[in-house]
Amino acid sequence: MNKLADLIEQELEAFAQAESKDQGKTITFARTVDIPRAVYNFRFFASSILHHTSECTQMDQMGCMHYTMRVPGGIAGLISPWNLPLYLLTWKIAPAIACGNSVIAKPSEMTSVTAWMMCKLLDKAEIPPGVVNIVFGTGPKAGEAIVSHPDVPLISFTGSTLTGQLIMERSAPHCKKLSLELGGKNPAIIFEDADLDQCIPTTVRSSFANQGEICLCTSRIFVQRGIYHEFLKRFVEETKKWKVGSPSDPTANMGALISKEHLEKVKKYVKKAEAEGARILCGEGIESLQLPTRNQNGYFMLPTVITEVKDESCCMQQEIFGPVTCVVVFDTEEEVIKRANGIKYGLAATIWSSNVGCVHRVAKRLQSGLVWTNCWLIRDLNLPFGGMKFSGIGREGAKDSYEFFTEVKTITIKH
Ligand code: TXE
Repeated sequence: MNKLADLIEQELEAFAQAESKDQGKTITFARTVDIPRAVYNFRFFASSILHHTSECTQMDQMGCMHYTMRVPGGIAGLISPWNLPLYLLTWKIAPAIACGNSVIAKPSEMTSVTAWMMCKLLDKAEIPPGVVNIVFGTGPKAGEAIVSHPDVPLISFTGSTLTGQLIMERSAPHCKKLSLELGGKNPAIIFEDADLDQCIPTTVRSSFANQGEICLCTSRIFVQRGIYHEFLKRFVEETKKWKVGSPSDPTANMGALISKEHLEKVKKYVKKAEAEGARILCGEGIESLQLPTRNQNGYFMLPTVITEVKDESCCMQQEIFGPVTCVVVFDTEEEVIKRANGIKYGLAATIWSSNVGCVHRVAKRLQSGLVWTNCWLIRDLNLPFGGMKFSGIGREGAKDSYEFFTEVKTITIKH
């Protein structure tokens, strides 16, 4: 695994170029986030697997000792989406093989290039033949074949909630073990005592990084009334500084969306919000959300800020998965917790406040698998990653992935 990490790292620039061209993300994001993280995924799990321990208990009266042993779960079916292609595929392959499983991994049909490039390095890294199998194909064909195959007892999936539900249904007849990382509609809660100099650029980044095509992106920003107008003004100013450009432009903050269909879908949400009476503060309406530069292929959109939008609006309820964020006002802690939780998803939330008591209270009550306070996207891979409610089932991380990709046995020995 360390050898494979080294080989990918040696070709980091080629991998980053391919990821950026294939997906539309900026070359800077691919160079600094996607590919380094794919490399790190292998190094991290190669190391963390060495540090797990098992339990042992003794019952003297019965003359017995009991201990647990973990064994590989079997063949793991791994299915990943198009937004962070190699990053998310390796986040599953690395723990699965570290635990001793063979894998059948399927990248998204929209973004298969870097998975193919990695395939070519497997022999060189001396990964034994048959251990890492990568299949290329669409969800309904290749994906479903993995999910419904009786010899694949584990399925780890990251993608849309709808597909996750379908996978649950298809794998039920085989009682498969499932790990599902699904969509998000993540709130940022900004209290009056927040440090706005830190909060505003970070919240712009959390809304629009990778064109808003990250399940952890912020898309509902709740701002306390006393700072609402100042926040909104500065947030829009900061958003307007973001440069949308060719994915190969190293100074661009945002590249192109994944596909024409996805761009149309995202634009439709903005149009719908406008029709419902919301105000579009940035992007100045749908007409200007076109190619920012001429003679450039790709599906570009300006980062869009929506306000005066109701909590029930589809823009506040559904995962748009694009560069669109809503800013709304709130008065009390009690109110904002209720509104932030008033949604089917529960993946990631962000709290901005300098009151540690308030942070603890709110973090405890938010229905969210991850809560960032005064920061965003900082991760310790040792700790659990995943969502509540419609955002998924199970967690990934050092211990969590180890538990998912292995089966535990309790062994009893009578002396
Ligand atoms: O997801 P799909 P898509 C969300 C986001 C986005 C939406 C659609 O809202 O707009 O999903 O993206 C495979 N059996 N996220 O269409 O369809 C598919 O081939 C087995 C959130 O890409 O769920 C791909 O490899 N597999 C997400 C993977 O599932 C099937 C990141 C994801 O595809 C299948 C990306 C089937 N029946 C999108 N159908 C996040 N939370 O990170 C499809 N697939």
